[in-house]
Amino acid sequence: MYQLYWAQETGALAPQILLEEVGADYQRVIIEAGKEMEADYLAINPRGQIPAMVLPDGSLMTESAAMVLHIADNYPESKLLPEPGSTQRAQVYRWLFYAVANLYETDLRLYYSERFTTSPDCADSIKQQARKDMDKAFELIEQQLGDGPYLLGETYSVVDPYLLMLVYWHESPSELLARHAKLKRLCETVLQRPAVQRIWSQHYPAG
Ligand SMILES: N[C@@H](CCC(=O)N[C@@H](CS)C(=O)NCC(=O)O)C(=O)O
Repeated sequence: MYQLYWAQETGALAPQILLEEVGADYQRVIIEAGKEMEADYLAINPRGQIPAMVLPDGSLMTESAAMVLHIADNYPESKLLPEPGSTQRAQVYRWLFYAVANLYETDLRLYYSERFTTSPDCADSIKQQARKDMDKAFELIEQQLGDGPYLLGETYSVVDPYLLMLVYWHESPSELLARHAKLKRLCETVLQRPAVQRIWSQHYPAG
């Protein structure tokens, strides 16, 4: 069984969607707000970040993007990753790494801005820059999306729920999606998948 160290509206969302999608046997271990820096959880993830995931063999992994790749690798029949070495797989790697490096990163600057400066007065300008960088990063994704509905066209892959997760961390997902029609279609299509519908309200009870 997988154990997913979990909290609402965190990086646990994408791996959880994938665990649901492949029908894996998994359990959520809910970390209440503020408890991620307590000794029990730091013993699991010394960075005090969510998610963490214990694999069926008892080993531990962190990093949400690595988790989604690992889940896809372990359930090849679910075809959540194209063939190894294929151009399509290269595109999934490309945009998943892009999302982590450019979008997750701007979320950290936006929501944990005090960590990016030794001067508390600067926190606001760090947030402002993070918003600008996030907008630019989403614009590039929009430009890359083709006829859809997914990043790989008709083929669903691990990168799609990862992008959905990042869109919903935006300060105004509806305003973001109003500007990006292709990203909107991607999100709407991913949201309709049964695996996503089963767990969405755990993260977003208001819908
Ligand atoms: N690179 C990590 C980042 C994880 C991360 O920053 N998680 C956030 C929640 S989305 C967190 O735990 N923040 C609490 C903190 O950093 O104190 C991943 O992708 O899993």
